[in-house]
Amino acid sequence: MQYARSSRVSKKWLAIGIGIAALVVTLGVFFGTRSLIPVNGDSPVLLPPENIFIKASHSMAKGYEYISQASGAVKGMRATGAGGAHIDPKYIFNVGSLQSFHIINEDYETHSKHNFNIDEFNVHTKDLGYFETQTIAFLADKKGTYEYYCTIHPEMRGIVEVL
Ligand SMILES: [Cu+2]
Repeated sequence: MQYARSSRVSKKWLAIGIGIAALVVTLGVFFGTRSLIPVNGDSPVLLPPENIFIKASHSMAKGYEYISQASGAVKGMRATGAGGAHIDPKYIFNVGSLQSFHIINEDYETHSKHNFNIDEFNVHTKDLGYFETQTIAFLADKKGTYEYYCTIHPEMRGIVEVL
């Protein structure tokens, strides 16, 4: 009698446990897949994204600018513009690649808001406040030369080239 009762109780908990596990897996698949949908498409892309880190900043010498946070060589991408005159980094990607841009506002000098846009790939961040960050994935699905820019600071702009 005692045994049968505890067995029923443990079966009930087992069922609840399986239910919770199934929910967790379902949510994980849902959000995992969702995050792979680029902003210029409506179906998931099963490619490993190339991660590009860009900070929006300001310096007395160069004014407002985007600074690439890539250290060393990143496949399919080249950033120029370190030191000297104000040149925002230029990015070169292979056509068909999935790009994940991570934008962070690190404008500690003016605390201005910044955003990041590439019209042709439907890339538009919100206006990011100081130390806010946003990640946007897009598919570099057409060859050409495109401009990225900040709507708040016209001098913040550079080139994305898809080869
Ligand atoms: Cu800006």
